[in-house]
Amino acid sequence: MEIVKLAIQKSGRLSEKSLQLLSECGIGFENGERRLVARAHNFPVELLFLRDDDIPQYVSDGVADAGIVGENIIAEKEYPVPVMEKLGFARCRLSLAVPKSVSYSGTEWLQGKRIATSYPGILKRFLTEKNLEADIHEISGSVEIAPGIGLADAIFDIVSSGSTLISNGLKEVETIMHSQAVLIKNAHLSQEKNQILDRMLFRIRAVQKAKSNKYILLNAPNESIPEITRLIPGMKSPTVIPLAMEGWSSLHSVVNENDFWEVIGKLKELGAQGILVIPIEKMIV
Ligand code: PRT
Ligand code: ZN
Repeated sequence: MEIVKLAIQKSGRLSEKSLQLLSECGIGFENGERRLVARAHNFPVELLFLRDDDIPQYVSDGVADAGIVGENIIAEKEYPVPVMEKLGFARCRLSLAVPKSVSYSGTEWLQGKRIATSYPGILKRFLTEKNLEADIHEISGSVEIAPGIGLADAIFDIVSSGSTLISNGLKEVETIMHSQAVLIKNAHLSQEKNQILDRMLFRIRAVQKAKSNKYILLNAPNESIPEITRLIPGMKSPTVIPLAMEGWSSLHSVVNENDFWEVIGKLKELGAQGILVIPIEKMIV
């Protein structure tokens, strides 16, 4: 039986969440200090712990069969690795920032400027698309200090809360791409390895779906049932159970996190009472 080699970040912003996702998928690894490789005891997968920058290369070369990495790393060198699923964590954006004293007029301001970045590939493509030429200084870390020490006029870097920019006297002026962690795979896997990855993906989707939905229970007057059913149809239709009190029922359904507060407001208008909202652990539709 084949084993899928899955590359994840050894230590950094992706590591914990990657391991947590696997554990929520019921894929268990022995605890203990992180070695180079770890074999799951209940699923045909083996983890390779790598630097995030190396993951797309290892996957496209077939040293690893699949990997979890930020979209920014894949985009930088345009690795030919199919993305199986967006994983919803390590969200960030790649933006251009300039000293806050600059009166930035638009992308034409960048013409002929010196821009410091760890992502020269993505920046170059953006500039070419806008018909601009700039002097790109590739540096591997602490990009945000470059304008302050006179090394650059602008920077192009990862931003998440924006506080690093602010504390370095910079302001964000253009967002070039958004990024999040994704599951990638090698494009030429055996059928067996693809099947293993599909089984893993099935579990990942069940976990993701559960996170974005809540189980909801409420009591409502019987005349509101048709409208409440339209509001919270759930996976097929709500469960309706008569209460011991004449004219009332209990409804059970599933509601999406994004619509949640709006739905609650409408439910109350329809006379719903005793609303209980419960997290869902796994959701298979
Ligand atoms: O050692 P290794 O090479 O594996 O790790 P690394 O140091 O290169 O990467 P790491 O762990 O810092 O980040 C891994 C991935 O997390 C990145 O490739 C992104 O996909 C994603 N990610 C999400 C981030 C951030 N958010 C983030 N905020 N990566 C870096 N940052 C840095 C950013 O460079 C800047 O210095 O955080 C600072 C900005 O944060 P805010 O919140 O102040 O805006
Ligand atoms: Zn890195």
